[in-house]
Amino acid sequence: MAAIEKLWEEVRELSLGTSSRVERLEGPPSPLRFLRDFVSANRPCIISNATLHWPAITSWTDDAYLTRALSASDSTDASTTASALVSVHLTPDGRADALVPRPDDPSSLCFASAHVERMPFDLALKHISNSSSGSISKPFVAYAQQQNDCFRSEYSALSPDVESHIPWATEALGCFPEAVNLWIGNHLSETSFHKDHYENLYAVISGEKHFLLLPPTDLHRMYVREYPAAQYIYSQDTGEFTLELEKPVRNVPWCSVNPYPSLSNEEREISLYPLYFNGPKPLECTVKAGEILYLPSMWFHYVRQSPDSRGRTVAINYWYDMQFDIKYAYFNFLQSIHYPSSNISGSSEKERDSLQSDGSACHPINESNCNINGKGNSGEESP
Ligand SMILES: O=C(O)CCC(=O)C(=O)O
Repeated sequence: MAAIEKLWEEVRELSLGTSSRVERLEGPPSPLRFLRDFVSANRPCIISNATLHWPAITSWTDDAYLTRALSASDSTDASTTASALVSVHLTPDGRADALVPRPDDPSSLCFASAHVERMPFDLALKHISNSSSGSISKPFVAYAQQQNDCFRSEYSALSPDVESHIPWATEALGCFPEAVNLWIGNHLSETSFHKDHYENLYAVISGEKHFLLLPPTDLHRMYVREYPAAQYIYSQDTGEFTLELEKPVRNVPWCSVNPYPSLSNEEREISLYPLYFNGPKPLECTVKAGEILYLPSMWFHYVRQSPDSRGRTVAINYWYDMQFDIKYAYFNFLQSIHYPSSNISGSSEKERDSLQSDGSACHPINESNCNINGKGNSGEESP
């Protein structure tokens, strides 16, 4: 498979450069430059000083302001009003939409989704901050991250604090965002490697987000395989999680690589996924408050976060429709090529067998987009 390895090399030489850093711009680019140098080249960049003028950068550091804005009634007296309900993802360890041991056979893995609970916004904030302080009384990690355009629905009261779209990106891409999502997490929340069929403008409001990025051409290094879907169920009574496999069985194609295995697992993971661990390093970047990461469509990404002084990281992202053009067709072609399993050194027969299906590894909310050629949440038919 020297040809595929050559492809990884050429993409880096011709388009990305050999630096493991993402290019940083000192301010918003013109729409033309953004389109020419980044979108058309499918190349990420970080834009500093991009959102410092947004009221959110200062006002969202004030819990009383946030709670008042998201109160369920028009009253200005936060003490007498109920908070609006928001969706919060609960997991035992901060890893939602991640691969964990199967409940019925811990020697193999399943794809676990979080327990989603609707709760008053003020309680959500407390849970997110408390689970970040390592409190033993909170047996869960809370991450507000409903990816269904939640900012324009659950959090619409906060819309005056940010721009409804990113003007230079909107002009370059020729459309308004398809979805706008809010993410409020803590230092334990992480998002496993996956890709999305969107152009992503990811703006950090407070705290820091740490991304690992790999271009779509590195597909085989992600070992995308099918895993049975499972769901965490959290019991308020016992304070414990159970993990239930979906019935009937539904398989989800997902990236097998965990870039930060525990010490005890490291050797095994490296031998199972050598193309990732021994290949070119992913681009690594930290996005700070006031900055926007342009995360190009179909790039694989893994995300961790460092919280602000209140124990939280807040971000908002704008998903714009991608063009289903020749790049998408090339990616599908690449996906149809199997990397011979004999190159997967160190894996057992059973593991090698389970490493043979290719898939797409889109975020579940994007699933309708994974095998298609159409629009995100709009439900339009494929052309
Ligand atoms: O912030 C995160 O945890 C994940 C972000 C992400 O995956 C996305 O914007 O597509």
